[in-house]
Formats: sequence, C-alpha cells, structure tokens
Amino acid sequence: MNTISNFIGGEFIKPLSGKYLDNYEPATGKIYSRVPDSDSHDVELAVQAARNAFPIWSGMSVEERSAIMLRIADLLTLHLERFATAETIDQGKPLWLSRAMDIPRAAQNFHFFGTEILHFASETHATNQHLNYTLRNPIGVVGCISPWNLPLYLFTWKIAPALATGNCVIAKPSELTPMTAFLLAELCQKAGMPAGVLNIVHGLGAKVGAAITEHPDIHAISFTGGTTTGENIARTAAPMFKKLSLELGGKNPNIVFDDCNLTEATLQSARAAFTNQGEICLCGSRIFVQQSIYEAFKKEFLSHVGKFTVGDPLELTSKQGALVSKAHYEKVLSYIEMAKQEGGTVLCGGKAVHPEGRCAAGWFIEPTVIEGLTHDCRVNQEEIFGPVATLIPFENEEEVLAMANSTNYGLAAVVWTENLSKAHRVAAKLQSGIVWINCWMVRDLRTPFGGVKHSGVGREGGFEALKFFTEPKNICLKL
Ligand code: TXE
Repeated sequence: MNTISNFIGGEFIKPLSGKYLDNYEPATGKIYSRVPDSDSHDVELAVQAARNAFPIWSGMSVEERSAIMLRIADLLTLHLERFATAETIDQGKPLWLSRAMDIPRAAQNFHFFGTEILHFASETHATNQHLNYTLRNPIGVVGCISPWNLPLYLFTWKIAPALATGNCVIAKPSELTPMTAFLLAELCQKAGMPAGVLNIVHGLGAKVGAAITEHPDIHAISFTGGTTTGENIARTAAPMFKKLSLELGGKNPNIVFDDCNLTEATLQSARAAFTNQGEICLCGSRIFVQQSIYEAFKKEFLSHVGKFTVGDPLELTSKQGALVSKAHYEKVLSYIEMAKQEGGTVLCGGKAVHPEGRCAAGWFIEPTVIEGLTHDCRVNQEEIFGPVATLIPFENEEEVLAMANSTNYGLAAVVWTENLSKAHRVAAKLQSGIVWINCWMVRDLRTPFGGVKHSGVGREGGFEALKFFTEPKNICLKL
C-alpha cells in the first residue's frame, strides 16, 4: 500500500496524529493508497517552517528563484509519463488527457511564472516636486487550497505565482487526489528549493483546509473549489482581513447561433461538455441552440458524443474515464434522475457504466445529453460537474442572453457565430469572466482568469496572480 507523507520543512514526515485516510482509485472503486489525516498541529509545524524559510526565499534574487522554478518545470517534463499515470490512477481521468493536458500544463505553470517574474515591474509617478515609486513586496506565508478535478494543473497554478514572488507556501491538495502533489515535492527537493519554502499538508478540508484558513500567520488564501466551500472560507478569512482569491463553480452557457460553422460548433461543443468527464469548471454544460438549426445541431452533436467511449482510463482507447469519488458519482446520477422528474428527455447516456474486468466496480457514467427542460429548472441552474449536458432551443439574441445570464454563476461562456459584430455584442452582454468565440478552452496564461457572481472573487493568471501574491507600497520622496 502506497503511503503518502506530508512535506514540511523540506522533509517527508508522517501526520503527527499518526492517522491516515483511505485513498481510492476511481476506476476500480478500491483503496490503493493512504493519505495523512493531518490537523492543525501539522499546519502549525508547516507555518513555522515557512516562516523560517521566508527570509531566505524572499531574499533570493528573482533570477535565483526563477532558475529553481524552471528546473522544476524541466523535471516535470522529464517525468511526464510517471506523473500522468499517477494522475490518471488517482483522479480517474483518461491517460491520454493526463499526458496531453494536466502534466504539461503543470510544467507550463512553473515555466510561465518562473519567467514572468523576471518581467514584473512596478510604477513610478513623478511631479516636479516629488517622486513616487511603488514597491511590490511578497506577502510572507500564504495558503493555497486546490481541488480534485485538475489536481496538479490547479495545484501548480496556485503555488507557482506565490513562489515566484518570494512567498512561502502552505499548500493543501484535495484529499481525493493527493498523489501528484506528493510526487512533486521530491522534484522540488531535486531542483534545490530551500527547505520550508513549499510545505504540503494533506488531509480533510474541514480540518486542514480550515486550519490553514484560520491560521493568524497565513495572510492570503488562494482557493479553487465549490462555491459553498468558498463561502465558508470567506466567512473565516474576512474578519481576519486576509487577501482572498476564490475560483469557484460554474454553469457555463454554450450559445450556438444559426450562422455558425456547424461542423466546428458540434465537434467543439462535445469536447466542451465531456472533457475530463465534465469535471472542469469551464465546461459548457448548458447548450443553447438557435431554433432554426436545432435539429441539425442535435443530430451532429449526438454523433460526436457517441464517440466519447467510456472505459478503463489507463486504456488509450478510452475517451472518458471514471468520476472522482463514489459520492460525486452518486451526486451526478441523482441529477440525471432529477432531470427526468423535471420533464427532460434523455437523448443519450443517462446510466452508470460497468466496464469488464478490473474496472467493473469503478465509478463510470455515460456521457448524457438531455433536452426538453426549462432554462430555470434545477438541472439548468445548479452545477452538476459531471458528464451531463442539456440542449435548450432559443429564437433570438435577447432571449438567449436572458437565459444564459439567469444562473447565480458567471465563470465562462462560449459563442458560435460567423457574424463578428454579433459575437462582440453578445460577449459584452454575457455575465462571465471568460468568453470564448468560435473556440473553447484556449488558454493564454497572461490573461485574467476567474468569474463573477457566485463563480468567485478576484482573478488568477498573468500579472494578476503576481499582484495578488504581493503587497504594493507607495513611497513618496521630496525632490
Ligand atoms: O470541492 P471542495 P469538492 C465544484 C463542483 C463540485 C463541488 C464540490 O461542483 O461538485 O465544487 O467539490 C478543501 N476550508 N468544484 O467537494 O469541497 C478540500 O479539501 C478549507 C468546482 O471537491 O470545495 C479541497 O482541497 N478548505 C471547482 C478543496 O477545498 C476546504 C473544482 C476543494 O474542495 C474546506 C472542484 C473548508 N471548510 C469542485 N472544505 C472548480 N471551480 O474548478 C473543503 N476544503
């Protein structure tokens, strides 16, 4: 049995309580490793290590920090296969996806912020009597709490800018997908990262995550996860005046106008709905199709969905893998039942899958498409976060904008039209932090990333992330 350790003060150490949680392989539904059931005492140990390391790490030049981060990026690329296999076993996603997206993006996160920091400048504001200049200093010890859907991808998306700006980090990956963060720690050691700069404390959100949020010496929290959890974190952090970055859930509209490139729109809409088993906050799960092309779109879209073969995620023939946990699997199945109660018609999928062999007891669900629901029913208002998409017809721009903007969420949106003035007009009116026009999941890491309404507070990415993890100080000098 593979036993994971915490990584504190540059060492792999057991949880002080000696307690562990079972870690399951989603594809088999079986326990395959153990993860520390840490608590506030382990977090305290990590904070002490981080505080001791801060003068060293923040005292390094940006070039020295950058060199270590670029070494980590190179090591991740060198060990891609090992990390991709570990990610697939731990999260349930297909191996082709871990290889093509998750691990390369984790390396890219280190490379991007390890180089961006070299270009992070600040401002001066001069008059004929005074010179103002702005210093951007690291905050000190910060907390990074990440989710289970893109484990290493989002773990590194948070810790890389924090580290690049000279902060020391207390990081907590999801207890459902701890493995690749555990493996990353060894690469950080190899890359020469000083002890205590990055500390990884594994365990339950309500214990370890809460302890990180509550700790008086952790002055900023960067969180990605569910909206309810984000709310809990904000309640704790707000009266402590901590900086907060919250990247939460989504219920993203995918709007298909009748003047779209239908071939592209159907193919990409299937990708947008079912990639990573639909477990991406950017997935387009509400597909609005203009009435005049509804039947044509439906026919072609369903043919693409039919190619999302569900199976053993370690098999390269599998386009879709297992859902991350039994609880999440049951939650998604309950939404499919709810859709039937709300008057929906299941056009394809709708059932659990039990592949032959080792995966017979795994947590698999067919890619599911449902039509005939109103835009304001629960299935079309609540985040399902699984392989479930709905088709909703519309007549005109005004109607579809009202329906698209009708949820509490506002993270991402997709628009399909060859009429660019319409594309710009609709994009401007969509209540979301990200809008893709005639494409999906194109990610330029320099752009601001995040949502509005219940999809979060603040932005990650590019200089936004470096600004979040630094405190600007204005100094005014009399000339
Ligand atoms: O997320 P949680 P879950 C959505 C998706 C999913 C729902 C819940 O709808 O079904 O959120 O998923 C830690 N204080 N997204 O339960 O609970 C937890 O240990 C501090 C969208 O996995 O939010 C984990 O490390 N931390 C999202 C992290 O928070 C706490 C991706 C996320 O767990 C905590 C994932 C607490 N009180 C889920 N409770 C996206 N936007 O990509 C838990 N945690």
